[in-house]
Amino acid sequence: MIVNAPDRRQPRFHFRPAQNWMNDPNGLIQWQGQYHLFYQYNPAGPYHARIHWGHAVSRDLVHWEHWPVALTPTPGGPDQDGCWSGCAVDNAGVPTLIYTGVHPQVVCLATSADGLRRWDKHPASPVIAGPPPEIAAGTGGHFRDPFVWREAGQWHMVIGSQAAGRGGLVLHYRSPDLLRWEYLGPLLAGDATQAEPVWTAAMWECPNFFALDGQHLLFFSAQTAPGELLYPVYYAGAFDGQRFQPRAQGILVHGQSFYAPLALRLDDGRLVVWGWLKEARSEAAQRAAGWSGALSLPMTLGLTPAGELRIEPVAELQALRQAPRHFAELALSPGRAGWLDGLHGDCLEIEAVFEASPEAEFGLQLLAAPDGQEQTRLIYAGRTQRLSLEADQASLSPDVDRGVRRAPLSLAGGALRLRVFVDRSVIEVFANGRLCLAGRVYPTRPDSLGVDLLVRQGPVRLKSLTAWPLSAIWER
Ligand code: DQQ
Repeated sequence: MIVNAPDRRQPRFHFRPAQNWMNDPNGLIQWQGQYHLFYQYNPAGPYHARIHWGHAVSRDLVHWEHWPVALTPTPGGPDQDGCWSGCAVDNAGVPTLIYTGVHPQVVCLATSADGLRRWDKHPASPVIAGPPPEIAAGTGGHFRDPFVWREAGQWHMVIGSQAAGRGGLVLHYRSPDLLRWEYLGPLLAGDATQAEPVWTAAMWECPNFFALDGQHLLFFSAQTAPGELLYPVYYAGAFDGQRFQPRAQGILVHGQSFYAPLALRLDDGRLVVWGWLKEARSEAAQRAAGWSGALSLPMTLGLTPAGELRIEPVAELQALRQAPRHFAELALSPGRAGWLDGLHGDCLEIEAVFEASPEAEFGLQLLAAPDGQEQTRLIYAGRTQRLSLEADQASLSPDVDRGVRRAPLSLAGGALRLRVFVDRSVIEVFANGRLCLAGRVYPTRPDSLGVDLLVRQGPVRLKSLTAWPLSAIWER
């Protein structure tokens, strides 16, 4: 057995299995006071193969306990090559998983009779044996990630697919009993020739559909080709029970590190989403590390009356905060460093409010070595109205993606309010309650821990900054 040395890039307050591979969150459900999380998991190694459903449970959305694997591929069964993504529902008291069996891609069911610990595959699986015949040829067999909800006494399902040469598809089904499904048509069809406002590529996976703030929110993850994963795209619009009419569109979480999100409507009404945080280092580096993938922080979603996204980390994360440090009312100028009096750490939350002129360019330096040899910069540029995570100097390792990740953000004359979470190789930034930008960075030096303010062009005023070390979610 190979035992890997502890890896200082392993996140401490983001969920992940103890080792090996994870990708999409699956089957989120709140059941008798606990949140259940399932996830795409390969217990055999830190790579994507013969996917199982891992399982974990939380009482507070933040701290998790690992439970036994929920789904394992059954030799000779419709999921013999893998149990791919899906969802969970409460079917009149019977917890039921609705997931993708491969290959070919089909819809399967599993139920639990012992409080969600053991799962029995339903003998009727597959309950849908493939794409609707009338469109099957154009789908190329892409037919996965069922998402099911109850509406007007019926079950509804959306599932990801594609129309080859045209764009992605979200297909809509209805059922009286989760077993017999009627295809109603596409809920939304993409046009891969359209680049604005967001290019939606060739194939759509992991659709989610919710009523939210008087509108409906549809999101899915866009893929260019098998294995080339882009980003999660959302549409806000109106739904009459049959037809969805989108009117606003955007990227759910920016940065191309966050993919395949799944949301859960909590009993208290909040809509909370998690995504898979992909690695941004080579497959060889992932194999050497012995682990790959983490779950994002839980984030609440909302919509403005115009259909624009609202996104914030859940309040429960404040339970991780340790003794804070405060800074306030600093007039910042270019060319100076050391504004934050030696503040450092690689498991931190930083809340900062800046007031800046429209042409100012400024932000934070994170995970910085004392000589600056390694550093990651989070920069807001007023002129381009963009927030950027600059990873070009983040790591001395040749094995990592050092791209700059950007997100559009207009301050409309107001302040910039940042919530920044640094968790070793994970950075998640929330800005003005309106956007989230997530990235992965892999500093190599043990002293790449510094935090500072950074001004390229002023004038800029730091109104306030509070930084908390955050505790690990496993230390309880
Ligand atoms: N991951 C799953 C698929 C899904 C993709 C396979 C998205 O079901 O479409 O692990 O990351």
